[in-house]
Parts: sequence; structure tokens; C-alpha cells
Amino acid sequence: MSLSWQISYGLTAQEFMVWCQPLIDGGSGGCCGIELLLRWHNPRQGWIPPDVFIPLAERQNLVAPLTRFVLMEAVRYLPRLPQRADFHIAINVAASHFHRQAIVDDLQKLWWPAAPLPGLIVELTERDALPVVDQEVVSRLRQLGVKVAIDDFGTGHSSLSYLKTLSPDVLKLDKMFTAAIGTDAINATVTEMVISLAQRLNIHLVAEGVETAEQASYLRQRGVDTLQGYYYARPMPLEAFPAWLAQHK
Ligand code: G
Ligand code: G
Ligand code: MN
Ligand code: NA
Repeated sequence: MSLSWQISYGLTAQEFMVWCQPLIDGGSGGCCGIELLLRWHNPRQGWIPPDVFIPLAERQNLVAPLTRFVLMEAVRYLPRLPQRADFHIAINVAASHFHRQAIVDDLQKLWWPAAPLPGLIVELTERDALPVVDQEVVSRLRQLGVKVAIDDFGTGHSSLSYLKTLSPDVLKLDKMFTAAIGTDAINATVTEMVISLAQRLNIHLVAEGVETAEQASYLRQRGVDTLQGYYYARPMPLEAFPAWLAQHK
């Protein structure tokens, strides 16, 4: 069985799961949202990492069904999530899903009917097709109250030109630059520059891959809005999140 066939099969056989990782407010240290992350376990091969199946799904037009599954699971879990307007749910959306407004149509069908809703952040994760993301769809999402984030900011997949073409609300500093804090002078300089860039352009900045107390205090001292990483919490099943939240501070 080819892996792309297995993805379709896995969707119908309910082999996919939605996990989440908490987002931490840099000011208060409280949890201000979660990023949803797909996980796949099947009895034939065991755990298959998203780095393997997402690029394949993108090529085989299977990424939109996977994202719809993430949205449906999120909606199913809404009653167990904080019902505050400042609590945000971030989902990863591939650039191909922006084609012909498909993502807007899917949100229209699956997300907005579920009110009351937390804030929604769409993280643009496309590895190669960000340049073709339809700016009109991005503006449409923004009109509908969705925040648009550029994921893995600072890496080869994302470029400074997107600051203008996509006018993102949020930048997610790639974990490579968080890892550089205190260890790698060149990348740490990029970290500093992205922090001041986001502040000067008034774009919300999320630092990914925060693993140590040193990184966390460095980023918080410099006013980084949101932190995410193993230092605070590893990705966990959505089922485990309410208990984690209850014991976080
Ligand atoms: O969760 P993890 O660090 O293993 O994710 C690895 C990669 O898979 C990350 O780049 C992440 O953006 C991507 N990914 C995880 N879940 C999803 C998803 O639901 N949709 C898309 N498009 N990418 C995802
Ligand atoms: O590309 P994206 O940001 O969507 O994916 C986030 C990925 O980073 C997830 O696969 C998640 O498991 C992983 N991740 C989350 N926190 C940390 C961390 O602190 N360190 C490392 N190395 N990876 C992390
Ligand atoms: Mn992401
Ligand atoms: Na990322």
C-alpha cells in the first residue's frame, strides 16, 4: 500500500489524532492558547511523523481533508477549552488550501457555525508554495477575524518579502533561532533582529522551540509576546490539555 493511499485509509479508519501544544503569554506566563498538531499512528507502521506524511499529503491533495479533520476535532473539543476571546487556537494550513478560497469555505462550514469560538490563528506552513498564496484569500480571512501567522519565520521557506505581500498578524520565530540564544552568535543576532522587526512593524511575535529557562527569560526580557516549547509543555493529546491547564500556575 502506498503511503498516500494509507493517508486516505487512515482518515476513514480514524488513525489520525489531534494533539496540542500550549502557547504561553510572555508577560504573564499564563496559557494564552494552543497550537493543534496532527499525529498519526497506525497498526501497520506505528507512529508516522508529520514531517513525513504532511509533505506527501501536500503533493497528493490530501492536506485539505487532514486540515478539515483538525477543524472538526477542535470543534468537538471546544466545550472543554477556555471560552475567552483572548484564548487562541492555532492551526497549520498549507498554501494549497488557500487556492480558490477553499480554506474560507471550510471555515464557513466547520468553524463559524460552532460559536461561541476562541480566536483563530491560521499558520501558513507551506514548504515551497508560500509565494503563490492568494493575497485576497488572506485579506478575506482577516476580514473574518482570523489572524494570519507565518510559521518557521527566518528559515529558507519564509522570506522577508511576505511581510509586505501577506501583512501577517503573527510571526513564529523558527526554533533554530531560539536554540541559538547563548550558543550561536550569528543566529542569535538574527533572533534579536526578528524581535525588533516584529516590534517596529507591530506584528505579534511567537518564539518556538523554547527549551530552557535561559531562553525563556531572554525572550521575555525582550518583550516577545508568546512562547512555545518543551520548557513549558510538550505536545499532548487534546484530552490531556484541561488537566495540564488546571495545574499550570
Ligand atoms: O508536531 P511536529 O513538530 O512533529 O510537526 C512537524 C511538522 O508538521 C511541523 O512543520 C508542523 O507545522 C507540521 N504539522 C503538524 N500538524 C500539522 C497539520 O495539522 N497541518 C499541517 N499542514 N502541518 C502540520
Ligand atoms: O513547524 P511547526 O511550528 O508547525 O511545528 C512545530 C513542531 O516543533 C512540532 O512538531 C513540535 O512537536 C515541535 N516542537 C515544539 N516545541 C519544541 C521544542 O521546544 N523543541 C523542539 N526541538 N521541537 C519542538
Ligand atoms: Mn506551526
Ligand atoms: Na514552526
